[in-house]
Amino acid sequence: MTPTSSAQPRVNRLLLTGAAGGLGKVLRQRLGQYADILRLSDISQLEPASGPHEEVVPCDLSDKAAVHALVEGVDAILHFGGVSVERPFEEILGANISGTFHIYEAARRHGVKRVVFASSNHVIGFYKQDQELDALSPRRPDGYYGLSKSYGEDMASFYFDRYGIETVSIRIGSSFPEPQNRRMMSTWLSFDDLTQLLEKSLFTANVGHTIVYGMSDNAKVWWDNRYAAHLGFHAKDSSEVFRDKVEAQPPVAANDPAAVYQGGAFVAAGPFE
Ligand code: NAI
Ligand code: 15L
Repeated sequence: MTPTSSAQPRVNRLLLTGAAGGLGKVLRQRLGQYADILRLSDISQLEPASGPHEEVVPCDLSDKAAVHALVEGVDAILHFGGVSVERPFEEILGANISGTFHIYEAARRHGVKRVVFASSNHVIGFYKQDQELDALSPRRPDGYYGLSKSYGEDMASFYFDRYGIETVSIRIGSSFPEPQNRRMMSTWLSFDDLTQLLEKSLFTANVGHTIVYGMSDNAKVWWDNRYAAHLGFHAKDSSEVFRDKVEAQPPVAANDPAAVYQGGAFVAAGPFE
């Protein structure tokens, strides 16, 4: 980390995996303030580097040697790449489970000391929407995808305890331009609030392995971030401004998973064969 005259902390080279994805494209526009060089990676096609402040490095996260090369020379990693919805286990295995192992092994071997892991609310998706959780609540993954994020959090915990690599695991709720349904009135995370949370996750000292729920300052939430208070994250946006639009949608049956479980429809995905 190098201080600048504007007092905005920066790293020299910051790696973003999943850079071709929905959040990756948004973050590509926003992370320049935190790094001299942004290294952008994905298995899918990326726009070419727009200048010397960007490096584009295609990589399949399931390829250990390729990930090792990808991580060389970076100072911190925002790990957003992988399968982002419920899919058959075999699809998730390579990208998410092996992929996250490859990221941590490469971090260890190259001496990278800070990772921000895009975890998900689906590690606790089988809790009901009337239950309040914190970071110490036992996990209840709602599918293979949620299980892969749960494994990623355990990987983060192990690599801190064993090798001192610090991670903030952000259990992202629903990060889209707007909440898309009633459930997302509770889970929505605005792009501005996500960006603030990434800044805190990158530059707060001594985070060890911190788990934080990624949500905006929504009126009704299910998650308590008391164990992540040291990050100093204070969401500024609220889903409330979209309430009329969301409530104009047809009502959801009271027994629909979307209205019952924190993970919504993910709990009912599968079986796949
Ligand atoms: P996305 O699906 O749009 O982006 C994920 C990216 O990962 C894609 O560009 C895809 O090509 C890439 N990818 C998939 N397999 C790969 C592989 N084997 N090697 C390299 N890259 C691979 O998802 P989105 O919405 O941008 O989410 C980004 C991250 O945040 C994901 O890890 C997701 O699980 C997590 N997240 C997102 C939430 C949201 O509301 N958008 C909520 C919770 C978690
Ligand atoms: C996730 O983990 C997914 O990546 C995202 O596409 C949304 O479905 C989000 O959770 C959600 O729960 O709304």
